[in-house]
Amino acid sequence: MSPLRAIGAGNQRRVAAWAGLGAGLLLGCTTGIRPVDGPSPGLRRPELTSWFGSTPVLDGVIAPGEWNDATEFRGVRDWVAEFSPVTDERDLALRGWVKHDAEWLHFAFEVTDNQLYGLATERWLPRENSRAHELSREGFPWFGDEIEILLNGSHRWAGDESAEGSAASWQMVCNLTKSRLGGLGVGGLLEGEPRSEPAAWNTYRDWIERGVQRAVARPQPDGRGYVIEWSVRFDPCVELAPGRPYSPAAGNAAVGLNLAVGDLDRPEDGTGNFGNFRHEQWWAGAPHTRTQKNNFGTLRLQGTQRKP
Ligand SMILES: [Ca+2]
Ligand SMILES: [Ca+2]
Repeated sequence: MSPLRAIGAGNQRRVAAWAGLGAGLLLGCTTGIRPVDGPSPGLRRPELTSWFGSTPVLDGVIAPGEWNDATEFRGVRDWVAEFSPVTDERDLALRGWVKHDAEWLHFAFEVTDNQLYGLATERWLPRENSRAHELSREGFPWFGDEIEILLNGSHRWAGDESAEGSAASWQMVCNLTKSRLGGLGVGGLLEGEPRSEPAAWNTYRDWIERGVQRAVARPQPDGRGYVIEWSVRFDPCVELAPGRPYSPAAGNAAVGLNLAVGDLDRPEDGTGNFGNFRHEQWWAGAPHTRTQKNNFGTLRLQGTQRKP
């Protein structure tokens, strides 16, 4: 299916989502019961602010001054643990940055990870999927040391649905040791979720091949971590409403955002976890529900304002 068709399907679903939201709120008001589709209390719901700034060089190197005009954030010990909690910052930690220019949203991630999967370890496979490294819908794009970005342009939801894989909402992966453009052994972007949906998969693949999302992943020279720099073009990847991509010139906006850091070490380091993952830490949400739009945090896009 063409990306255009995929976006169209997403829009239809969003109209249904709006109707659902209205029904849920009405139910809540008339019965005094919290709408079942609202966010649960106790969710981690953080916010980040993106200021207008300079365009970074996507080379996997945090150059001096390159991200000074960005918002810096840290993790991941206090993030949401899907698997084993992080107790030691030498095991897994993150320094991140976000900013935008006139056309692109930019992220950088400097990850501390004591064992780089596929580099310091064998490229072992999970018992759940012997085809995990196929660059197809059968593979596991997130299997490895990786970062995921999830974005919901409208920051609205109907129930507990996850991203649909269109310009309205998406979940993409940057893996340290494999990518759509470079293949197995070269880090970069891969089609994320829902990869079971051909339309989502095709949209993601198209975005990567057209370069409207770009990322560079680079292991640190000392092997104790890696850097990912990742840029997302507002048009077509950040739609506030159907057919209306965000533009800094048009002012401020708030979009839904979640971020994940996946950490794979040796199989024995993740005993008992799915895929023997050691960690999967999430910026927002709660365990098991963190991919749902109602679990996302908020990214405030500050138009053409620079960081004060
Ligand atoms: Ca750079
Ligand atoms: Ca690792």
